[in-house]
Amino acid sequence: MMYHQSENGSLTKEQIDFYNSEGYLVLPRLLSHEELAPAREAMNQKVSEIADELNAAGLVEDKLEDRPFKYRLAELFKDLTPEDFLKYGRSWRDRIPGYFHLMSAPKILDAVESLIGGELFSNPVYNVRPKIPKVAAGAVPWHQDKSYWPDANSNPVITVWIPLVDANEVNGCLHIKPRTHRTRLLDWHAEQLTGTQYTALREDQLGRTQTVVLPVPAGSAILFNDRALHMSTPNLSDEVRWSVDLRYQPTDQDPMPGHGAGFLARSYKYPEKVATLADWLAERPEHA
Ligand SMILES: O=C(O)CCC(=O)C(=O)O
Repeated sequence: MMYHQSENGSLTKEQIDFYNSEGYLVLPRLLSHEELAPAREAMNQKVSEIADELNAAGLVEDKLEDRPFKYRLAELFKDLTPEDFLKYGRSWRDRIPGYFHLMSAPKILDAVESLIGGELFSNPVYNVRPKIPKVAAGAVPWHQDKSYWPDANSNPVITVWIPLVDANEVNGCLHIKPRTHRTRLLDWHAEQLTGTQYTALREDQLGRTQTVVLPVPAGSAILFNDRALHMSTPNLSDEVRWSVDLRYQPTDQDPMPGHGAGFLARSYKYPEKVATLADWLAERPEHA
């Protein structure tokens, strides 16, 4: 299927061609430390809430308020069990303003616009991933994102995966199978080992395509669509591999309300309808 590609987008023809042929694209250091600050703040806020709860429950004595972003959450759970951690979910989807600022970041929208045009809906499925050491459920098995919304009539859904710390092979970066983005939706099963119910593919479904390992510095973006086979390895470091995965699609596709409220992120046709922070906090997909 061909989509209208916008002249306003930020990607070069070579980048667009690479994305279309390989099924993914890496934009190294797309966002600066400062541009990530609102999202980092949102994560810090959540970590502080968790520290308060752990402390109130008598599970930790020290809330580690002065420990750096990269380490604090990992150290809070250092002497606790994976179950203690997973009570908070393997990924988070809170409505904290910093996440809206990130999802609306012009640099992200410009890149996505290059691929699918400038009428952009931010899909309701976005995840903040606090992948901490030791917790096996942090590793994500091979899958296609589409397996999480098999019935949605929404195509393409583009994932924009952004780490907030350098992601590497030790802390569990993303791995992808290039040129799998045109694959049909494969049968999947629910992963049983870690109790996460992640959707997973069997070894024999992965084909012969060589895996590409994608270590990237903080603030980089990795774009791929919801058919591309990808996974991430366990975190063997002592830090938190913080990342977000955001998703975008053209506005004329199924907004997938069963997954939550997405929002109109950019529109040249109806700029007055683009959702504001207040709209997003109130779960209104458009500005009334
Ligand atoms: O962040 C990860 O480790 C995995 C991300 C992923 O599978 C996704 O964004 O669909």
